[in-house]
Amino acid sequence: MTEAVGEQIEVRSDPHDRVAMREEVLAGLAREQKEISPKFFYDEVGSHLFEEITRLEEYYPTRTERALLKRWMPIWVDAAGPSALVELGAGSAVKTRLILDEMTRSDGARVYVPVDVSGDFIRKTAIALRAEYPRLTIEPIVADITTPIALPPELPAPAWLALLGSTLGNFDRCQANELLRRCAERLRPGDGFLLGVDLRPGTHKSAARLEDAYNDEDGLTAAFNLNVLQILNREIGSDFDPSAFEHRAFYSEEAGRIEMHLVSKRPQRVTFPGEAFVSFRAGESVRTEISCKYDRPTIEALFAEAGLAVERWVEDELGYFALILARGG
Ligand code: SAH
Ligand code: AVI
Repeated sequence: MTEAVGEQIEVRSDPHDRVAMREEVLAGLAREQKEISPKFFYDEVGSHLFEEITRLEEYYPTRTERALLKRWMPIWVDAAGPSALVELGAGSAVKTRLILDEMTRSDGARVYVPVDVSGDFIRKTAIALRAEYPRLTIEPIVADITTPIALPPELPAPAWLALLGSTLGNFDRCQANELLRRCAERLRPGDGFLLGVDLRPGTHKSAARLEDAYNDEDGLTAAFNLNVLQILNREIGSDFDPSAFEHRAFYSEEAGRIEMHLVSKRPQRVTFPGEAFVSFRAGESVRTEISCKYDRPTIEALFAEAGLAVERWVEDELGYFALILARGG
């Protein structure tokens, strides 16, 4: 669907189509391990809660990636000279400014295309960026990045496609593969793919450190997790009682990922319009997010399957986070 809304902002799909959302949620809740997609976290409240999480002492990924961008963007942008930047899951694009600043330092920068499922939030991001970068064309797209997206035709070359913040980790191997493959297919000769990923425990990083990032003392991650139930109640008319669930997050060494769950405090039945219901046993959980952690061999294997090749790979000195520039393979 292509729909023009105010401020020259294009809506090219309807990620919050309620019928599809209800079906997707009910299908996830019918699985043996009940699941809700993490893309439903990001309404206005959820997006703001995520922004607050990024400022927590416990949540190291954002500031670590910011430091890497600050250090490497002057060099990488200078070498590659991207004229366009397409960012998947852009959110508030706070860190993106470090890329845009370098791009606009020369005269080559032309277009920034932030893509996000959180419609109102990305609209506000675009409005703020237009004021900050008046010479740049900002063309936001509200879309689910797990589906094919119609990008503006004839993006100036070279273009960079970016997926920052370790958002890749919120997709399972199959979805990640599909997403990377679609990114690779879009890359023309000279284009680049910029990826930020959170790394697995290592010499300086313990699993406990990782778990702390998802179990902050202020309870912001718990609030972010529980907010998805309010979103479902509002959007599809379910009657989840958020006070009957509690937040749980843990690192699975075997799967190499953080899992976030909402655990039912008691036996309960949640109803949905259309006479559907879902029962929960006491202690039964619904998994609301996976956050995969990576190492270089895993990324290289994913890239090889997708048709991407690592050109540059940098990490912070403690090996917490990696920033990667790739080319089509
Ligand atoms: N890139 C930012 C934000 C990361 S939070 C950063 O690095 O800080 C993840 C972002 O991806 C949110 O803004 C969320 O709305 C968006 N997002 C999550 N799942 C998505 C999906 N399936 N399609 C499009 N955007 C998605
Ligand atoms: C957006 N994404 C990469 C975050 C993560 O770390 O997986 C979302 C998040 N969930 C809890 N805290 C932050």
